[in-house]
Amino acid sequence: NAGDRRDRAAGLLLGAALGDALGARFEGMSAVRAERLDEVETSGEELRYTDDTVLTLVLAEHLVEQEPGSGIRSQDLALGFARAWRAEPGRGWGGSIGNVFRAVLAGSEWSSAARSSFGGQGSYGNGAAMRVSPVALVAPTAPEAAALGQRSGEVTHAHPDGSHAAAVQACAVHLALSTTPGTAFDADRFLDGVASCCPDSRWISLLERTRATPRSSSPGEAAERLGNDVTAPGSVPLALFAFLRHPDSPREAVRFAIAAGGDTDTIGSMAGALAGARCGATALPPGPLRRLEGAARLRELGSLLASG
Ligand code: 8NA
Ligand code: MG
Ligand code: MG
Ligand code: MG
Repeated sequence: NAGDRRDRAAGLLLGAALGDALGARFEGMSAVRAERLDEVETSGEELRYTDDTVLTLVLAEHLVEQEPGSGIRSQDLALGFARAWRAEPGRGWGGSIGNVFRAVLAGSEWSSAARSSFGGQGSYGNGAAMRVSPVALVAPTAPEAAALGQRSGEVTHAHPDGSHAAAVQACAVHLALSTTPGTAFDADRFLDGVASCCPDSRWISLLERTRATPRSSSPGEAAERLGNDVTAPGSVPLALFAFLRHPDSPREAVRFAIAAGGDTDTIGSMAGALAGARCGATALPPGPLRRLEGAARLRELGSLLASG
């Protein structure tokens, strides 16, 4: 029903922001102990989000402004991202993405700006995947979510590993939205669904590696097998795994992702989007949610996107 769909949409966006804000305290650490996570969850401080959520908000606002079914206006979206980067320099941006934004602000077309980094190959950072979750709310089907995710990713990430990661995460979030919380979660079916939307050999093998990682793995073991860094291929699989590990608990999925260390805000955010989409905002931990920066706007955007 409509209320349930709104709750899932809010869960998707709030889960993404919560994972980002909780993980941000630990970015770059090799592993994070449970007691440290407890401290952050229970402290009275505001939970401030980072670049991941800044760009997720830009994409969500862009989709709200769209005529239904009209896709993405790439140059406008690139400009929206670049203006947000310029307006909020203290949000923990990736090492090179500023070059792309600077070129867009100087008048370059998005496609040449995106190709301008890394000697013309473009970025395979996880920045396209970390912000992509809202596209799952407007795409009618999982393959369409993948296609829209791909297009939104290419706006800044010209390297195929970076843009395909956005397709994978968008399609995964769409599939998570269409599962029924409280019923058994079929991880194989989920991974088959993602693979069928994203038939790229690199990502097929990363999805198979995710499937083959023992479900009982600790966060450290999962990071060892799947990676936990700022590249797309080195982070999206771990986020998917954290969700497969705890499909019915956004809190545990995010904690698993963060405990694995490395790019904790971004991996926590992607895992939070997946588990939040399946379980809804009502399943998010209430204490941290009350302290989350921007929560009211995220919830509102969820409602707007859910009602199309
Ligand atoms: P990006 O395009 O700068 O990529 C991130 C990083 O990935 C780069 O700094 C490189 O180290 C590496 N990389 C990407 N493409 C290539 C390539 N073609 N060749 C060699 N190395 C490459 O930015 P982004 O927006 O994709 O990154 C998102 C990440 O940045 C998120 O974790 C986000 O939270 C933020 N962040 C990054 C760092 C960091 O140490 N780089 C720290 C805090 C936050
Ligand atoms: Mg960040
Ligand atoms: Mg569980
Ligand atoms: Mg990060």
